[in-house]
Amino acid sequence: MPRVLIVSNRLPITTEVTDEAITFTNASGGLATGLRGAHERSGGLWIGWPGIPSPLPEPQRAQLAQQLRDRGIVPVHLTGEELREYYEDFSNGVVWPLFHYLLDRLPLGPTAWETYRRINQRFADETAASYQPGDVIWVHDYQLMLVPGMLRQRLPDARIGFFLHIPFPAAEIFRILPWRREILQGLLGADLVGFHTYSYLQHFSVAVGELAGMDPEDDGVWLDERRVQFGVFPMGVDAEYFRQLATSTAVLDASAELISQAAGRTIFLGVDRLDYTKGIPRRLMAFEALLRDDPSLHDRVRLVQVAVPSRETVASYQDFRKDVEELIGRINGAYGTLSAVPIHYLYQSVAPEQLVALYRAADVMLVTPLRDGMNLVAKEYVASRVDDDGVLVLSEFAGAVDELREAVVVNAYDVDGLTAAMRQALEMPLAERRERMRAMRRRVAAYDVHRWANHFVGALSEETPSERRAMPEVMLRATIARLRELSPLAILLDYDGTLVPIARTPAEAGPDAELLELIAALTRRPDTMVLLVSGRARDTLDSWFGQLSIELWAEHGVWHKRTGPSPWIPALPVPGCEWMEATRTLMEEFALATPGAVVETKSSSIAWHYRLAGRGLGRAQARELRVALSRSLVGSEAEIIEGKKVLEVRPRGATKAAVVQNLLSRDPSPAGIVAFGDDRTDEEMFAALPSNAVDIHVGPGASLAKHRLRHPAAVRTFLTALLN
Ligand code: GDG
Repeated sequence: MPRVLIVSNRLPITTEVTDEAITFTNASGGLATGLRGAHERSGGLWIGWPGIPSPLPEPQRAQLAQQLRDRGIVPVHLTGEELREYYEDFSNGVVWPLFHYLLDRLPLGPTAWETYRRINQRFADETAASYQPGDVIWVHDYQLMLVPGMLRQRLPDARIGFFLHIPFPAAEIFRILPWRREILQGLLGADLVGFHTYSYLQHFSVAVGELAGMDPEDDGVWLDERRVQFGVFPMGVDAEYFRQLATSTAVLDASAELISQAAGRTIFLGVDRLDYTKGIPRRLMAFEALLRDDPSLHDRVRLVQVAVPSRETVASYQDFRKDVEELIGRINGAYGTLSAVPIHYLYQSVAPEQLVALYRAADVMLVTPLRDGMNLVAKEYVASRVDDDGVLVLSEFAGAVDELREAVVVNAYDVDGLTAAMRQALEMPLAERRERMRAMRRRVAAYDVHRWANHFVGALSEETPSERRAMPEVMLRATIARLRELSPLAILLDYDGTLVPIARTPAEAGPDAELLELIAALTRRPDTMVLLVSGRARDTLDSWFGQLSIELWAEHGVWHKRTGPSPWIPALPVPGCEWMEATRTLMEEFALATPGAVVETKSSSIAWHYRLAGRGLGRAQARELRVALSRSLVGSEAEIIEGKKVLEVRPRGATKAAVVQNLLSRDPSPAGIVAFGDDRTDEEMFAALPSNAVDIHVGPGASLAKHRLRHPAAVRTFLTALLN
């Protein structure tokens, strides 16, 4: 196991400083438990804020530093003001409500983005200072979304992972953030970005496509020089800990006590940080409706609501607390009796034994957040029900619902629906309760928090799967050495996506001076032929490469121009193009209905580019267009070929394979061939190559080629190495 550097806002300890001493207690939260294993077993470091505002006076500061070092902890010190701006104002004031879709909680006034950026930089600096080659870095959560990008700048080769504990919202919500691009860039500094659920991953992927102008696949995205993998890692709880605690005498006694106090009433339970995302008011209103609609229940039900104090210095949380407490007062006032009140409300945190005793005593657990990244309370309840009894009412807006399908699933915004769910829970027969709980318990036990942490660290440290693996350094060197021996040597180069990254529009992808110089240098190499084999039109290639002494092949091998001042000649008999008119009409119609799509007419083919269209629409329209085209092309001499965000109709047989055939028919034919390409059309070239040729696919995706380079920059490095 590599050494793991965990980076999170809070540390897994609580620090208390008095005049006499500094004391630490282990934090008991799920994150702390889950990661403690990885931290300790890997001999790693945990980098975070120690929980007390700096500056501490000097002797204490040194003492704190020493004690933390002994525990493998690197403190990131924050002043009270920094904490307020970075943590309260920006992280909890802006990101938290936005990512939970609660737009009315967004502040109107200025935001502390600058401080957020500055503190993220401080976390990145502290991490980079502790980093040793071979370490794996795991950054956590919404307070530190810029850290991966900042680390990447300083440590280009480090393995960096990021996990988001809260939802990633739909791209249409995320785009509200004025700093959305910076945040995406920050996250994409990681090698692996993890989420609790697949829908968060999808939202992120759409945001990367629509707002960062990239072209992600479902499970990741290729940047110019590397791949960022996206993954789903639903966080679990320490199921064994809860199982054991749930069977301890202390808990059994405490839970028996709770049950006897309830005197036969059905116990409903809510346990949440007092946060407006947790859906407490609607839950209370639904409970109120339950009592109002059925007076016979007044003496038969009790709701225990534990509300753990949270973010008490943030103004919206203070107001929220007032609202909740008023509501509880109203309900208790209306439905209480001289001997009992329907809602037992605790504004305090409770000890773990008390918490598990509550879980064991509760007949119905109400987990009804408006949005929740995962919600561990739901899983803890399940893990604690070793008796396989109890009903979980679970919001469909909690990430946990993906795994806990057997819960009574509710729309937490729908108060009537919530009341109905409470009634369903009250009436559910024992056999059904058992069956549901057993299924959930199996899942919660199997994918616990330790598995979750190992799964993430494993995915982060694992070698990239072969499909994505680029040529290792040794193989590169050997291939280049072999090519150097072969003379004459033919170099076949595709252009877009191979020598230059794919640009937004075809016109934006012209060659830069460095590339032109590199190709010129190749032509000066003894006994070397350079063939530029592109889907581009003749005049484009002329204007870009006319001055170089290379062979040009335009429109995927339809036109050929020898080295030096020679004319373009058709390499194939150009067939009748009666299909062109109908094709153009169809493509133009579709372009009108697809904002961003454009039609490119070449001499022998027509292409429909949709790179600039909205991603979903572009793809859908391309599918439709394909169907319409195949219908219209029946019996013609043309075929449809798909490239990267382009559909092209061309004469049958006009393929890059023709270029290879032409090359092989020459006398003498070259002793060595090396061919580079990234697109579907290049596969035809690879297929036609003799077995001793070197074929190199550029970028992600499946290919016939035996070799792979990651991106155009790597192709340039390869070619430069061939020269020297
Ligand atoms: C964020 C995301 C995601 C609560 N009260 C007491 C107490 N707790 C413990 C629970 C549980 C934890 O606090 C709360 O975790 P949640 O997952 O429910 O919610 P958030 O704090 O909002 O956490 C969330 C999580 O990160 C992990 O990724 O699931 O969606 O919002 O472990 O047991 N513990 C004790 N006394 C209490 O009174 N001892």
